[in-house]
Amino acid sequence: MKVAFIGPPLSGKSTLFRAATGSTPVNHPGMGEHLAVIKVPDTRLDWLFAHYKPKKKVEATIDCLDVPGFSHETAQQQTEFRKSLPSIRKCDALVAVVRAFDNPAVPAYRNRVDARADLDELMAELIFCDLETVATRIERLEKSLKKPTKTHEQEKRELELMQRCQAALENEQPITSAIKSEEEGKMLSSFAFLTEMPLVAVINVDADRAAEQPPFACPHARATIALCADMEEQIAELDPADRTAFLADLGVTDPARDRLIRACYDAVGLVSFLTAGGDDEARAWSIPRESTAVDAAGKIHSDIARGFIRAETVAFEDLKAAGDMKAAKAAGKVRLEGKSYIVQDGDIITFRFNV
Ligand SMILES: Nc1nc2c(ncn2[C@@H]2O[C@H](COP(=O)(O)OP(=O)(O)OP(=O)(O)O)[C@@H](O)[C@H]2O)c(=O)[nH]1
Ligand SMILES: [Mg+2]
Repeated sequence: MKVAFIGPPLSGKSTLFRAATGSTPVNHPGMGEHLAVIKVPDTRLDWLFAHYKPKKKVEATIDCLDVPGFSHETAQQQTEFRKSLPSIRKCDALVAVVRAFDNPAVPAYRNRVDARADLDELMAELIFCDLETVATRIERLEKSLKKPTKTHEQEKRELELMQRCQAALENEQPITSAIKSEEEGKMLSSFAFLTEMPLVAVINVDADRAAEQPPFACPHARATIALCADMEEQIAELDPADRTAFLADLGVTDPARDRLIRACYDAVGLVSFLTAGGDDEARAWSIPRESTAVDAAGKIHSDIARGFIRAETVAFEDLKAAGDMKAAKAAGKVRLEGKSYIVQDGDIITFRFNV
């Protein structure tokens, strides 16, 4: 999964990016993008690693993209953001970071701190970018439809769909609201519309409000999270041993980074399965929800999918409750699943295959 951190200037995008990935964005002039990876913390994987003691622990990862702030204040800032659009479109989800923190040392976008208005403006910009794409496509299709081509019927259908998309966007609605079927979704997929991408809204609040519910829910987002990016960065820099005590002082059990990761998984529709038991590694893998056992096998290696025989599967909680695999088997908790089995979050799978 790949997510892009977007939002107005100085909203805390890079601070959150550093807190989540442990990497420092180096923004060279004219090259404002930075990529880094979140190793997804997973207590189930930690347990497996401690239990089987393999050589390596391999977490699932999220690729993160940090881009310059989006702004209508100066033409140059607008251009900078627009330059990043092709990279943003390649992502699976958007994390929109807006400012609600008070910090006199940091100039506020449009001279006011208003997270709701910033999100509205950002959404308007995404809609505007999609409208441009739609308008260009409509113009092309209309031109092409004047000529007798073999693809006439298909183009007519696409034009009708694009016009519906245009109407939705002009009504300030996302492209998703115009899509009526899976087939229409497929027709649009190559355009990578911004308002079709799952959105997680992050309201960057002051430290003393970080444990509270978000002040409002962004209507276009799959989830709205309140966190304090500055504090998250401090938490990320702490020794794991000190971290628990620090979090307890704040009245929370997990760093907000974990909430953000979960929200991204849910927004994109991903679940994790785990592999362990060999000497080499304990590993977490992310796959789309509703994936079958053979899809999961293919995630590891195409040979395993091709030679698939059975997926020996146990739910993590069952394995942990039983204590070890032998006891889980004795308790009848280990199932032999076929190709079409729908993999559940937290399944521990050993693939039997023959190549
Ligand atoms: N008080 C406070 N300050 C913050 C918080 N998050 C970020 N800041 C400060 O705000 C300033 C801007 O933060 P960045 O993370 O660089 O913001 P950005 O969104 O990446 O900015 P651009 O890339 O320039 O658009 C820095 O001085 C941060 O220390 C926060 O939660 N609380
Ligand atoms: Mg930045």
